[in-house]
Amino acid sequence: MKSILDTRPTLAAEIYKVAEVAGYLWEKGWAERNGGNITINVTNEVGCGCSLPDKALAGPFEIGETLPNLKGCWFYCKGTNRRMRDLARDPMANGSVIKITDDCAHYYIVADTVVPPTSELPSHLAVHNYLIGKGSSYKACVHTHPTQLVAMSHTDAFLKKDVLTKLLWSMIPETKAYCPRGLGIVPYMLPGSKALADATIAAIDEDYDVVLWEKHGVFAIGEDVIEAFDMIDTLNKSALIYRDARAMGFIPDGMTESQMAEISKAFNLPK
Ligand code: 2HA
Ligand code: ZN
Repeated sequence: MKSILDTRPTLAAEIYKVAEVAGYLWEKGWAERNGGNITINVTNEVGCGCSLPDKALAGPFEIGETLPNLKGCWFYCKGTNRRMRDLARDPMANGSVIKITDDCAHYYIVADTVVPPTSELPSHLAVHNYLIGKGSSYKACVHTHPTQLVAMSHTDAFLKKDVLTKLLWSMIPETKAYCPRGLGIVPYMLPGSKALADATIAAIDEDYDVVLWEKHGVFAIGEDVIEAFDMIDTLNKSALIYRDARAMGFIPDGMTESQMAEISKAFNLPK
């Protein structure tokens, strides 16, 4: 079958990055069943040249809200109920390319097959809308269920502002260097709800690239899907070090405040 990827190599490159990350999420055990979601803004990769609605496969469908910054934008989205492990093998059969209509309230499924996008589409699109509004160059949103970070969200002590950020940063220098904004916290809310989307945007706006959803998972943004994944992976590595130290029978000391300040200076970090 002819694929939109055949004639658009830069689009194909971004979508294959999503497939690569989907495979990592499955291998790490962070994507049980259809867990997690990925959306990427591929407007730049598509360019113009596809006149719509003539070439749309299906739609228009309602987003559920009006997102004024998304006029004419294109996204690749994991499909609803689709599994990361399947997307890793075949991204165009387990996700779809959509285009937002000029009224900013609907979308068409454009390619390659009619795979309805993730049930979390409104919340992911709300974040993309926010990012564009801020003039951000970030194009990727990743939601996944990293086991150890989710485990750590099951105690109040870790949910106070920046307690986990400092603890995780202090486990290994790389975590502060490569996840320099830390880990925002969003209290438990119904998955897929507008309240959860709004709270996530508020946490991103407070200056976090990765947000922990209490007793559920994380939501990360990045320039691309690899960068978003790497930040989650780095934070979860710190969680594993913490867990292993506790399992060895001691509470880890962590790097000192002055060692962490030294990292911020050496890497010219924002926090
Ligand atoms: O869509 O992980 O939280 C699958 C999810 C929703
Ligand atoms: Zn989830």
